Amino acid sequence: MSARLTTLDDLPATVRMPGFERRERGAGIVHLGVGAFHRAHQAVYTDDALARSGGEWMITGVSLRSCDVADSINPQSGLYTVLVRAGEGISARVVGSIATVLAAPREPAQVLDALAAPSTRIVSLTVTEKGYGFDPASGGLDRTRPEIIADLATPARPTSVVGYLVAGLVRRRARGAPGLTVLSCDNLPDNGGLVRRLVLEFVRELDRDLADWIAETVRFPSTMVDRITPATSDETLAEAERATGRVDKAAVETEPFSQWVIEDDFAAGRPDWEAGGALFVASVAPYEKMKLRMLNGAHSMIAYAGFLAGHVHVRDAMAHGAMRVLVERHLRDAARTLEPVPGIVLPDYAARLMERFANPAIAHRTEQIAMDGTQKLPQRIFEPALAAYEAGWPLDSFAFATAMWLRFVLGRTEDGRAYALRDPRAAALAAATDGKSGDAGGLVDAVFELDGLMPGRLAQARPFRDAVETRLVRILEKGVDAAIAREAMP
Ligand code: CS2
Repeated sequence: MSARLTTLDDLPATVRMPGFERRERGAGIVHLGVGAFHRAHQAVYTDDALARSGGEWMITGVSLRSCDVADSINPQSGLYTVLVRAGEGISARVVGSIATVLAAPREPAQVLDALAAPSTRIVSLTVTEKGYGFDPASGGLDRTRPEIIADLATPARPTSVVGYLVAGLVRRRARGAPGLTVLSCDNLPDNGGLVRRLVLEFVRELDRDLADWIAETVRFPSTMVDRITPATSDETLAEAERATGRVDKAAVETEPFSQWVIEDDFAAGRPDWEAGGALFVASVAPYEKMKLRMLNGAHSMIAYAGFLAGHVHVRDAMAHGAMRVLVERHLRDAARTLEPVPGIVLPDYAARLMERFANPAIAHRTEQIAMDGTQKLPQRIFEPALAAYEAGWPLDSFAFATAMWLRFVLGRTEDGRAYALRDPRAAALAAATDGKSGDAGGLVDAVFELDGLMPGRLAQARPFRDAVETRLVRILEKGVDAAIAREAMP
C-alpha cells in the first residue's frame, strides 16, 4: 500500500506540482463549501496565481455541514490531486493553494475568526443553489427555512451560509478590520447581487448601521464558473493513487475545459487569477445566461430524460442517437434566447458542449445532476422558456425538459424502482403530485401552481402548459424511450 500524500517530496516527475513555495505564502481567502468543484476550479486558478504572481492568497476552506473534507485533506497538509481526464489521456497535478479546511460543525469559533481576520480579503462560496436559503418567489430570504429562522434568532451562533457571512462581518467591523469581497461562485443568475441582497436583508434586522457599513465597504461581484466535475468516487481515488503513488483521500477528477468570468469589482485586491485563464469583465450577465441556459439547461434535460431512460452517466446518454439530437436541439433553442456574448460564437460554444458532455473519460452521473430540480430549473429552463414564448420561438425543448422533470418527480422508474427525490422542496412536490401519477394534466397544473417555481407569465402561458402536458401524456402512456424517440423525429 502506498504512503499518504502529505508532502511534495519524491512525487513522480509526471505529476505537476505547485509552482510556489507554500510556506512563504499567507492566507487571504476564506472559501465556504470545499467540495469537488471548488477543488477542481477556483483552487486551481489560485494555485496558478500564486505561482505566477505570489501574494498572500492561500485559501482557508470551510465546510459548513460535514467534517469529511477537513478529515481527508488536513492530514495531507491541504494537498490534493486534480486528475484531468479526456479520452485515454489522464494528467495529474497536485494543488497547493488550500492551507487548511475548517469544519464549521466542530469549530464554529475558528470559522468566525477566519472570516474576521484582517488578512482575509476575499470570502468566496460554492454552496450550491439551495445553500443560499432564498425564496425564489420574492428573491429575498426564505423565512420558512429552519436554518434561517434559527440564525435570525441567534445570529452569534450561525449555521447557515448567510448567517456565517453576517456574523463574520459583524466581527470584522467590531475589530476595525477593513471590508472585503464576497465572491459567489454558484450557478445562479446575478449570484453576486443575490448574496448581497440576502446579507443586507438579514443584517437590517439586526443593526442598520452595520447594513450601511456593509453596503459601503463590502463588494459582491458576480461570476460565471464552469468545469464539469463529477463527485469523487472510489475510482477517482484509485486513479489518483496510480498517478501519484500516494494515497490521496481528497483527490478530484475533472475535464480539461475550465472557464471563469468575473466582474472586476473587488474591495481589497485579488489574486492574479488571469494566470489560470480567468476573464475579468464589467458585466458577467451575458456569460452567465449563456452558461446557465445552454450548458446547465441541456445538462438538466439530459439528467431527467437520461436517468429515466436508464443512462447512468451523461456520456451514456450522449452515445444514444435520439438523445444527441435532443441535446443539439436544446442548445439551439437555448442559444436563440441569448443576446450576443462578447468574444463567443454560440454555435461553436454549442459544438464544444456536445464534445464535453460526450467525454468518455468523465463519469458524471445523471442522478447527481437531477437533484435539486426546483432550485435549478427556474434559471436553466423556465427563464429561457419564457423568453422564447414572448418572442414566439419554439418551446419544444423547454417543454420536453419540463415534462421529463415532472415524470422524474414521481420518484419511480418505469420498472418500478423507487428513488429518493433529493430536493429541498421534495415535500411540496410530493404533496402536489400525490395521487396524480397517471393524470398528466393534473400533475402539470399542480406543479405549475407551486409558489415561486415558475414565472407567473410562463405558468399562465397556455401554449407552454399544453406542450408540457402533451409530452407528459406521451411519457406516461407510451413510455420514456418512445417519448424520446418521438421527440427526436424531424
Ligand atoms: C450540473 C453542474 O450538477 C449540475 O447541476 O449541471 O454542476 C455542471 O456540471 C457545472 O455547472 C459545470 O460547470
